[in-house]
Amino acid sequence: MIKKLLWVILFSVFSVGSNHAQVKAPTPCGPLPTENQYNWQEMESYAFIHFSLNTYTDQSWGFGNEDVKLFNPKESDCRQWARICKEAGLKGIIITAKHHCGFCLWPSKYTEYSVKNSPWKNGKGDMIREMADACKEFGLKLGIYLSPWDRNNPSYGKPEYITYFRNQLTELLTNYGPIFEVWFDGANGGNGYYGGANETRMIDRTTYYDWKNTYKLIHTLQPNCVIWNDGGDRGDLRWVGTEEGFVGETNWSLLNATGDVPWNMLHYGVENGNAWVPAEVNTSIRPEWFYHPNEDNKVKSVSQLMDLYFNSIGRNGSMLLNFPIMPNGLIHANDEKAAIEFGKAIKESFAVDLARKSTAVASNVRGHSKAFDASKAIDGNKNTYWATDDSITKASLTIDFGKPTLFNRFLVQENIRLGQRVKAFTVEVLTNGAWKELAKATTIGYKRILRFPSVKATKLRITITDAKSCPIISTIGIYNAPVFLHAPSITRNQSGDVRILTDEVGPIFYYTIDGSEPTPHSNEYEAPIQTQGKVVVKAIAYDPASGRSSPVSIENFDISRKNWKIVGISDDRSNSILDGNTSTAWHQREGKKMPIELVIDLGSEYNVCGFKYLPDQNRWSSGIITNYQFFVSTNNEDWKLVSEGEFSNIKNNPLLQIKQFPSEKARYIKIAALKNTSGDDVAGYAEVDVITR
Ligand code: FUL
Repeated sequence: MIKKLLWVILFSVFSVGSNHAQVKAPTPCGPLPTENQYNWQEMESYAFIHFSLNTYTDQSWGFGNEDVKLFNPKESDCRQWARICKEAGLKGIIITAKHHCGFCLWPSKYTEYSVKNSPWKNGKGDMIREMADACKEFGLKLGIYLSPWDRNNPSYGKPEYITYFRNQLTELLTNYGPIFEVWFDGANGGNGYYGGANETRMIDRTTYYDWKNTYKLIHTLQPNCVIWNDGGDRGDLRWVGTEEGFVGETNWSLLNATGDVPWNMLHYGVENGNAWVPAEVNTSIRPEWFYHPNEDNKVKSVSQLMDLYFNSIGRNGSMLLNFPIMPNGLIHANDEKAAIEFGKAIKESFAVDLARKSTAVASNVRGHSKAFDASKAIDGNKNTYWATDDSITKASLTIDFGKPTLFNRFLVQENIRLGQRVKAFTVEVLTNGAWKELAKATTIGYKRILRFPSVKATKLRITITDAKSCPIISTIGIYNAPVFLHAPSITRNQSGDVRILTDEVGPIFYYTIDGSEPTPHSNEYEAPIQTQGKVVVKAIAYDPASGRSSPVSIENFDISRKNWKIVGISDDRSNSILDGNTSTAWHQREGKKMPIELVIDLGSEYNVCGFKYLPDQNRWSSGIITNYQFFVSTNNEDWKLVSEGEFSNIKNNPLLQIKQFPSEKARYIKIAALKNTSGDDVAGYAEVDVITR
């Protein structure tokens, strides 16, 4: 009996030893995140709040001379902001304590240009205090945006200003509890009020602020805080070179510790950089950072916000989503609705991890040890991982679902505590007995998520095709996210190619061109459909996972635009008016005064009975025509006015405008723009088309 027991003890010591103790974890590869950077990365998403005097002047940047008396948010409620952020799934809030105009949302001892001289709460209010309290109540972390550039302060540009700046930073980092991030805006120097000097003050942003000593101050006052700084002295986090809400698909969390940081380094990181500086993707829920009433219906849709999610967090970045505050001190209902639906959509997308219910095997397991085998990538524990032997930089892991399983999202994480390693990988699926490549991608980092149309497969294989050192994969997640079933858009370019798409990755499109209703038994859209002349295209987006279809989209294409010519314009870009692409636009601006005319030769004579005008759809759209006249001619000389009037509500809702009139023979059409939304001499067009009989 004793002998038997001894054998059992010996055997278990041996097997534990071979699986764990004897196989060492991989050693770190390259620069590593600090504890603060790691904790920040795990937050994944947090909010920006933009609120200042700009809110009351409808400006993006204040000059520094705006009256403090304007600041009076009668219904201000930081608890509303915190509640919305919490419901949207965000983990913290960074508030603009001071924007470029110099106005302070807290009663700073060092300036009169603050809430203490505003009518808000009779000068007794402190918005940073209220924000800090609300964050605490809702379990959110607090961050501070403090603009280094101060267009109000008389000493800006002089050495004294640095003391002022640090004094303010000290107030903010001392009096409001733990701060998770400080944000130093990159816009620095230029014209301003500067205490009445009204001049331009330029600074050398690499030396003026003496960041090294400011960083020391931050580290002393808030040892757990990360620093965002743009270029210049490296902070802990980097900008991604755009405020549009995406980082490069290839995204290394590395930069060089010194030297310039050009756009491509901001956007993609530096593969062999010697400093860990991960990417933060900052963007606003509306086009602008501050509140502007004319953007109330330009709030990002849930699918645009999902794109943001996948293009930031899904590409090894964090997501910093801005909410502008209205003059009354609240977040607008449209922004609230979008944010909360967005939070719900994320939750639903990642609710069930299909990988957790599967089994996994790998082509190589570090020292054949159970501690590093494939199951560690699908165990839902981010601290365990699959790793290969040191010499292996190409390896695959296969997940077996046991039965045909439908999915459309693939998530993968490296254990970045040991460095970012993977340079490239592929994802394949086994469907009907054959392997098929689903995606080819580059870096992974903290988190990478790939989207693809729903696929039914029994197995999935990820192959790391290149890595700096042995791959260390802590998590693999596979999801069948609900897809948004918006009616798809149907466009036709000048050559007659019809395209069907939505802003969602996942649905399959079915269409008809014979007038019948599209169903999942109609033609599947795989590539542009060539058509000429009049045709009705109907299409649906279909989600095979749920068996649901979108509403039907119908597009009545009229005569072919193949032989159309814009008359008297030499600018080739003017063809974007006819390219069927609603996001390209062309503007007539130079040297023209309203009315501005656009003449198009239709190539042959037709019975024209209407026209369509789509204004510029872009973020900074201009030349949106409000009042027009429409003429037809058979010879480009004798014109007949057939329609005139206004495009009502086009400012708030720049949709396709359709005007109809009794049919007239025409080879030439002329649109005269009489007035636009901004009262200047620009006429812009995304698309122009006609209706014929
Ligand atoms: C920019 C600023 O100039 C904007 O006003 C805004 O604060 C944004 C977050 O950063 O650089």
